[in-house]
Amino acid sequence: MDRKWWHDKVAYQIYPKSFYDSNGDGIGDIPGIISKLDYLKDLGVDIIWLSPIYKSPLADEGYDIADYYSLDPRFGTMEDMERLIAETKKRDMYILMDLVVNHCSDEHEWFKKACEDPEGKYGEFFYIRDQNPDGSLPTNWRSYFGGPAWEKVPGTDKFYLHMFHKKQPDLNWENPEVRTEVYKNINWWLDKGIAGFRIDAIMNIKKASIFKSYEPDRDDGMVGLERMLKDAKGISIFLHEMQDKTFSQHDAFSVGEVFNDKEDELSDLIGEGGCFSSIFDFESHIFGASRKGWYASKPCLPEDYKSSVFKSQLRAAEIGFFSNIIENHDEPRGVSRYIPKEELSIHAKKALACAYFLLRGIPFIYQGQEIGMENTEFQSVSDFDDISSIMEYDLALEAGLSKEEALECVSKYSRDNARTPVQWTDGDNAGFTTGKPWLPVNKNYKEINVESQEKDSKSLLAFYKELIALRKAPEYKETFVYGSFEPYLRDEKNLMAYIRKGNGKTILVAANLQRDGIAIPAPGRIDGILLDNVGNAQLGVESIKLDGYQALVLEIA
Ligand code: TEU
Ligand code: CA
Repeated sequence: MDRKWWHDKVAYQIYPKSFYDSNGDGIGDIPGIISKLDYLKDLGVDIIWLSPIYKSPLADEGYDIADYYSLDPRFGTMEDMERLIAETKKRDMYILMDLVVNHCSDEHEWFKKACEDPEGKYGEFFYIRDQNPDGSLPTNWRSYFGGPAWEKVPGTDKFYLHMFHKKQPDLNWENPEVRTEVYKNINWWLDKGIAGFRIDAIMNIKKASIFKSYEPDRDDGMVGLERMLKDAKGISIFLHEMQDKTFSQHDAFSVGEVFNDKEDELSDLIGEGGCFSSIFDFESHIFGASRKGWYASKPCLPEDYKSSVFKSQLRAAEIGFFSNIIENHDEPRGVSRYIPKEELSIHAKKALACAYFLLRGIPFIYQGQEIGMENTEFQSVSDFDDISSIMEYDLALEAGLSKEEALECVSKYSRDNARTPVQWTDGDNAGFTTGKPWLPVNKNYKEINVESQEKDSKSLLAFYKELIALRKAPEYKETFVYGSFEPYLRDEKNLMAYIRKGNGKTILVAANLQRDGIAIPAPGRIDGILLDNVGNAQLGVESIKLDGYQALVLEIA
C-alpha cells in the first residue's frame, strides 16, 4: 500500500457553533477555535474537520450554503480563517472544511436566478420539473426531513427537488457547469491552504435517470429516497472526476459521508482505486434504524456494536481505511448510545473509547467526546432546535405515541444531543460563552468539563491522551496504522476483542462491555501492558481477567 501523509493521523471534528464563543454572542466562532488550538494539540489531534462555517441562513445549521466563497459573519471573517490556517500549520495541524454540494441554500445566487427564470441557465443548475397534468407533484418521494421532496418554484407551476429541507435545493450534477463550479470551489479552498474536505451526503448527488413514483412505504403515500437511490447508477464517474480535478492535484485528504453504498462499491470508494481517501464507518450508527422513524428504532447493544464494527473492519481489510467514530453532529453522544444508561461510568466510557480507537482506520473524535459528554435532557419539543428532531417528534405522535413517549424516543436520537456547547469549565454556561448560549448547556457541566479533567490523571480526557499517544508511539505506530485486524473470541458475549498484528508485533485490544467480570484465555504470553483502565492487569499469565467495563491493550509475545 502506498503510504499517505494522513494514514497515521488523528482527527477531531469541530461543530463551530457550539465549540467556543470568543465574543459573547452565544455562538461559537473561528477566533474561539484558534484560542483552543493548544488544547487540541496537547490532546494529540492532527486533523481538524470544521462543520460548515460558510455564509448561510442556518436553516440546517450551515449545511445550507448561500455562498461557498465567504464565511458567515457569525463565525468570523476570512482574515480569521486565514489566521486559523496559519496557526494550525505552525502546530503541524491540518484543516478540513465541510464540502456540501449535494445541495446549496435557497438563498444562494444560483437558486435565486433559477427562480427568476426556471428555463434559463440557472434553472439547469437544479432539478426543476413541471407538476403532473393532474396537478400532483412530479414524484411521491419523501424528503429526509419530512414532507414531499418537491417544493413549488414561487410564482410558477413548477417544482424543485430537495432531498433534505426545502431550503436546501439539490444541485444538478448532470450539468457539467455545476460540476465545474464545484471543482473550482474545492480548488479555491485547497489553494488557500486547507488540507482537504469532509464530503457531505455525497451518495445523494446521483439520482435515478428516470424520475418516477414508487410503491409508498408509509400511509402518507410517499416513499423514502433510498428507493430512488437504488436506481441511481454511475455515481463513480462523477466521484472520480471530482477526485482527478481537485483532491489528487493537492494530495488532499477527503473523507466521504457515505450512506447507502452498494455491497461491491467499497473498492471504488476507498483504497488504491478509491475516489476518496476514506469514508466513515456508519454500520453501527444505522444499526436498528427503522423505515418508520426514530420512534421505531432498536437500540444498539454491545453485541450489535461489536458485530457492526467487525463487519466493516473485515470488509475494508484488503481495500483501504475507514474513518472510525462513535458520534458526530448528527448522532446522539456515543457513550449514551452504546452504553446502557444505568451502567454509564468513567470505566465504561474508557472501555468504549479503547474499543473503537485502536481499530484499523482513521480515528475521529467529536468535540466533547474526549471528556465523555452525554446526551442532554429535553423537557418538551420546544427544546429542540434541530429540524429533524421536530419532524421525528411529529412522526411519533402520528404513529399514536403519547407526547411523553414521543419526547422520550426522539430525545434518544436527537441531533441536538451532540450540539450542546462544549463544557469547558464548571463556571457560567460551562465556560462556553459569557452571553446566552444559542443552545442550552447540558446540566451536567459541573461534573463533566475540560478544566476539571485536565487536573485529573484518571479522567477520560487523560485516557484519550494516552490512547492517542499509544497509537502514535514509535514502537507501535506501524502496527496500529498498518497492522491487520482479527476478531478475537468473537462469540464471547459483550466482549469486544481484537488483535492488531504487524511489524513483528501482536497486540490484543480487549474491552469488556458489561458490568460483570469475565476471564478469557490469552492468545499467547503477555509481554506488556500498554493500557489498562482499571490497573490490575498482570504479565505472564495464561488467562486474562477483566472486571466489568475493563479495557486492556496487551502486547503478546
Ligand atoms: O447528513 C446526511 C444525513 O443526514 C444522512 O443521514 C442522510 O440520511 C443520508 O445522506 C442518506 O443517504 C449530512 C449532514 O451531516 C447533516 O448535518 C445535514 O443535515 C445533511 O447532510 C444535509 O446537508
Ligand atoms: Ca461568537
